[in-house]
Amino acid sequence: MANLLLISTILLFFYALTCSATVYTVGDNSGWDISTDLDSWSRGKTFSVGDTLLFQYSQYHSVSELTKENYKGCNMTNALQSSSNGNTSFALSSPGDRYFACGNRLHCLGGMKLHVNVVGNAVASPIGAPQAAQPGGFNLPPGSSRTNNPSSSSVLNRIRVDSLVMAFFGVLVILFGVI
Ligand SMILES: *[C@@H]1O[C@H](CO)[C@@H](O)[C@H](O)[C@H]1NC(C)=O
Ligand SMILES: *[C@@H]1O[C@H](CO)[C@@H](O)[C@H](O)[C@H]1NC(C)=O
Ligand SMILES: [Cu+2]
Repeated sequence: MANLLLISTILLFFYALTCSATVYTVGDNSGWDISTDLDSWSRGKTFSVGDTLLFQYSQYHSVSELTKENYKGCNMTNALQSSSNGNTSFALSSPGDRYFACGNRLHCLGGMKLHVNVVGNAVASPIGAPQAAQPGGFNLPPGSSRTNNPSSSSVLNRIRVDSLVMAFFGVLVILFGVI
């Protein structure tokens, strides 16, 4: 009985953990600012589908989402989305690369820009996760089993998610049956 309870608690915890969405405040306490080291801020963070980027900034700044090409040259024409209300959130609703910059071109050239790679839902193990499908990505270690085929990996992900959910409900049923 105690074992079952433990298992279901662990499963519940794991399930809640993997399903929770994160709101990332860009730059943390420094905010979205010309003085913030945005590269350091984003390094080591994993941005997943369902997460949100929250940009908080003073009246001297704004935030625009740009195409990759325009991001590179801090070209603000044809921004995909823009805001200057000081508290702007962007939902990371699909996997892929997103490019943000301050609408002030000089600030952008000074480093006030942020590129994030949004990865698919992290419920499954990182092996075969969609970020491996990115062209020009990392060099994989020899013998790595990561696949470059996004369709097969997403099917794999779905199977793992399904079995996790079923295992969770299976334990619930057993628990309630026993109690
Ligand atoms: C900026 O981007 C637009 C298209 O979005 C392009 O037409 C224009 O030539 C670019 N300007 C520069 C200076 O590269
Ligand atoms: C900023 O936006 C976030 C999310 O949209 C919201 O939770 C928060 O209350 C806002 N803060 C201010 C000061 O408006
Ligand atoms: Cu700015």
